[in-house]
Amino acid sequence: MYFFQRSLAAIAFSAVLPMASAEGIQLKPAWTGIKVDRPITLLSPSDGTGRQFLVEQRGKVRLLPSDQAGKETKTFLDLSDRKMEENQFEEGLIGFAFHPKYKENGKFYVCYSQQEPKRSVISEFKVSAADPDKADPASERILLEVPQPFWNHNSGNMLFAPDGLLFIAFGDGGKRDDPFRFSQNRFVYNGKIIRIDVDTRTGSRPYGIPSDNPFLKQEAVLPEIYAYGLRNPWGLSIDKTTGLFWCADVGQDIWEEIDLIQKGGNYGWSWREGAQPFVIRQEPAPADAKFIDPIHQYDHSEGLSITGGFVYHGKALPDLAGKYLYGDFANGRIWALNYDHTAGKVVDNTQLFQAPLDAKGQATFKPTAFVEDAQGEPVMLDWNGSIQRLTSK
Ligand SMILES: [Ca+2]
Repeated sequence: MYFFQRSLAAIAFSAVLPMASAEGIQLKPAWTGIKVDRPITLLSPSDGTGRQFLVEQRGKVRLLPSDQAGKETKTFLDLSDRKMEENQFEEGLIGFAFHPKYKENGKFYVCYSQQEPKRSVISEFKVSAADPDKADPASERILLEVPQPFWNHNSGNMLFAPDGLLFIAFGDGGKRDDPFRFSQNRFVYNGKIIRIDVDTRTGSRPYGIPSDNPFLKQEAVLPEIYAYGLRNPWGLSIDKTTGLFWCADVGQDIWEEIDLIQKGGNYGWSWREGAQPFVIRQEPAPADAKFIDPIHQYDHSEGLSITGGFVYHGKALPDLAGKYLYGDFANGRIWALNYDHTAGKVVDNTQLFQAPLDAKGQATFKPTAFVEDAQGEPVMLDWNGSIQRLTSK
């Protein structure tokens, strides 16, 4: 998520009007009775309760009303007093994941920003023993703190894999041009996707290192690293049908990209932007470097900041079955990417939606996340302050 250097703070209800597309896909507002502030993700624990939680960047996790016209939310967790932000853009509560066995252990994981020194904090919390709709703020167990040189490109997206291991993505740390060359440096967490085991311990670490992590035998490489060479990974998902690990990586000058993450893979930044040499790097990349190209990229005539999504397997939109839904934060476009994983190639990429502009020329829909609801139907979070569903006319 690359936020522009202009005011994005206005929280408006302007985006709750239905917005149609020429292709028969439209956005339909959901939970219209509540005010939404900088939504980051929406998710449910796998505990059978059907409860849906909204994570907001300024530090609140809210339990949404089960009635979508409802006006009341409950605050599950509130970290908003922790001085997360230096500015109004990319810092805050950025990652959230329920433990796969939340029903039994009540554990969940967050990534949030802290200042002095500037860093990303990965912590475990537990639900309150007395109230299933409240977290216990005193239960925090810090797992990892990652220094962040700048306020942008921290990422912090988190995702449990089906095998119960936790992926956490970190951006290159900003500011632009990867000034410290962090993304290719495997002795820092920035510009990486790491994989840890929250249920075990390795040595003095408060978490375990999976025994098949890719770089365990290499010296001067952090054992948590799963993949590297990323700039600002935004939107992780694992397709339950194919097992493919999807990740959008926000570009800088020219290219926005979609990657399929492989164990040990090097995704090129900042030697490359997309599948091209990154123009700012004059020196040649190491001769033995093996970069994994994106499966899809688009240039800045199409959009400026990719927001990753997921492969659709719901029922309401059969034309989109098996396609990867994603969008662009800057202009509110939504696409469906048809990737043939057996052939290993993109079949087509269809634009589904283009957000209208407001009077100031800003997109009326700025997606920060594409997530699946309990039925596998798409829910999109809008930076302008709304929750939207994708529906056919
Ligand atoms: Ca790349």
